[in-house]
Amino acid sequence: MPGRWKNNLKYSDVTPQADYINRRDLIAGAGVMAAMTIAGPALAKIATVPSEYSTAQAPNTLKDITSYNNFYEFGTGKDDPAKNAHTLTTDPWAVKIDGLVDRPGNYDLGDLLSGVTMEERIYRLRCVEAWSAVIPWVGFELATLLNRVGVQPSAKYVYFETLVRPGEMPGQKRALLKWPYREGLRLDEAMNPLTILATGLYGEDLPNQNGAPLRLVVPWKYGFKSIKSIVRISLVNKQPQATWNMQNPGEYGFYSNVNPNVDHPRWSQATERPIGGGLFSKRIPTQMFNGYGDQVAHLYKGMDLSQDF
Ligand SMILES: Nc1nc2c(c(=O)[nH]1)N[C@H]1C(S)=C(S)[C@@H](COP(=O)(O)O)O[C@H]1N2
Ligand SMILES: [Mo]
Repeated sequence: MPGRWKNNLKYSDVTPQADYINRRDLIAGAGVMAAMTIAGPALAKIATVPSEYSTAQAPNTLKDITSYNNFYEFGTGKDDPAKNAHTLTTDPWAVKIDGLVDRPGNYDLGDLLSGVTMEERIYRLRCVEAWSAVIPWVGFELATLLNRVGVQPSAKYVYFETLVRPGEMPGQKRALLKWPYREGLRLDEAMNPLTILATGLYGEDLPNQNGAPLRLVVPWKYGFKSIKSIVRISLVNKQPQATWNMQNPGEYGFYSNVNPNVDHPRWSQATERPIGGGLFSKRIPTQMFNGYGDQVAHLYKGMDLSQDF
């Protein structure tokens, strides 16, 4: 793979000024794809234009974001991923894309990402433990990737799997969960522009504990839907397995939308504790769909979200 992702490359480094200025218009057409492909895989990794969905809220510090994590492959404690994830080799990295797609394959990550438009995004990511953070992700729309591999009309869901490599993921030596960690989205959720694949944060490659080299971010759903260190993306026609839903279907539904009106059986989901303010910092009200209702509420029209939780 031609070098690791360089998130500090600016679009203007490889693109004429006029294109840079008109970037947003170009994204809609094939022009950008072509330009990036010609620039070559290494140069195609371009970031740093804020997403229109970025919140104005100040992000958490890099230290907060990288030292309080959930990543059971490295242990169940919030500080285990920071302690243990350094053992994971993330380069080379392959992602298998299969199922109902026109161009299935076992793709090298660098090849897969060459030509994918990069944008820096700032999203609030909520977690089921009722803590929350504001994280400046570097990523791109999952839809961009799915469109490149060609989703077939019969596909209804997208299924994801995390790497299984017990030699480098000590948590996998125990049956803490059924490995691989797996997740799924309905196709329309997957195609929503708020659903991103992240490759970095704070303009740098993703730290291992945050899901290097490629993780999902679905900001209107509880944290566990945002699967880390992805090695497989399958387009399927039936609702796929999802780790926490398999583990305990009474507590974790397939949808897992952030919803202050539907409590988890063992705790209230009405409020959350922003991380970074110390353990006794003030809880704040949780918003429906984590505040992204304008973008995603239409996906659930007509559904009873207390049943489809
Ligand atoms: N492969 C994998 N992905 C995972 C998890 C995990 O244990 N394994 N934990 C999930 C949970 S419960 C949360 S809250 C988020 C945490 O993401 P963060 O550590 O980047 O904040 O990752 C999710 N993705
Ligand atoms: Mo979580």
